[in-house]
Amino acid sequence: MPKERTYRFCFGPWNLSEGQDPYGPPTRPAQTFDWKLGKLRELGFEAMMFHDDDAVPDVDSKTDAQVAREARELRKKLRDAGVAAEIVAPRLWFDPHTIDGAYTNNDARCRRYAIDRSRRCIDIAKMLDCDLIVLWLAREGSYIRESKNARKCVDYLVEAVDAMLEHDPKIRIAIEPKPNEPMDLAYIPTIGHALALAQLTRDPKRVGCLIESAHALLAGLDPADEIDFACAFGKLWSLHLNDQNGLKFDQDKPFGSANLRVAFNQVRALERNRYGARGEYVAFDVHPFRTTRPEHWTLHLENSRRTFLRLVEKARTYPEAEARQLVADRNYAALDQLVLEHLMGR
Ligand code: XUL
Ligand code: MN
Repeated sequence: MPKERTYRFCFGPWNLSEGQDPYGPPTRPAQTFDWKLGKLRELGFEAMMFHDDDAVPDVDSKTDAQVAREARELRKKLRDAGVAAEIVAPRLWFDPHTIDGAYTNNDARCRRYAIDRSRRCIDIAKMLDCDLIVLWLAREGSYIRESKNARKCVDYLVEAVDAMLEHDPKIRIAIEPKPNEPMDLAYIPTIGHALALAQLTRDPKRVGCLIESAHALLAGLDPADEIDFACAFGKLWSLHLNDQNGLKFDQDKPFGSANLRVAFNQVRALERNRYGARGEYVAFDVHPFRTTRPEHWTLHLENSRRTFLRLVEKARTYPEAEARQLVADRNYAALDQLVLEHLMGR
């Protein structure tokens, strides 16, 4: 593997969040999109990810002509800044139509809303020169198992993805699985589920996935294994690196913050699969701690990238031959310690 291979980085406007949680109000004053774009450039990131309404605020209240005008204005702003739009994701969890799910809502009118909004999201993506739609299936699941027919819901999900694939022949869709939150149990909790769903669609080669470290951890999985699995299918098209301290709410901690070794193994998996070589970006779906003062607002992003790059170095200087010998001897105790010593900077 050529050592000089570099990565390109990305975050979304929501990653410069204001500190609100279910128990309290914001702790930092709101900032404009332009301020966030300025910070992204200052920090040397190459792309920004968007929800449809990050790109066109209040998208549902606007006409197609208004949406087109605002999307084109944004495209110009991004071009002037030299920043690409990596993905656009329909925000299908805020509107009253999506209270009981979007694509898997029991009510046909609500499912229609979700599909129409997804088509509009594709239109916005195209106007931003972006061909990748991310589906975080936030409310596709249930709180009460008997409230929905999980078998039917698979058909609904396939119908929705098919409608998107049909809407534009070039668009690709990356499913971002998460096992819970806001739902008790989600229908597409893992990469295996996402890739199996892809096979049922009208054009499986245009349906892939996005792995988020914290989501894999919440599913009780190792994100590095999820990365290898997705890459074995050529389906890892985007990535949300972050960290998570055990099975609780989705914490979106800085990359490596909770478990440096798990982070290291994700980087090793990315290295061995040459992630990024086909134009994929490394995104950090991380949030500032609620306690963060405005003057330290971007540190979680800077630190995540710094940790990532340090771990790339660690992956490239990993004592492969020594490790191979220990594997051959089945001396996993020594292998375990070799990894720890390497990470500690022996
Ligand atoms: C939710 C999450 C989202 C998606 C984009 O847990 O990670 O921010 O990444 O909709
Ligand atoms: Mn995410």
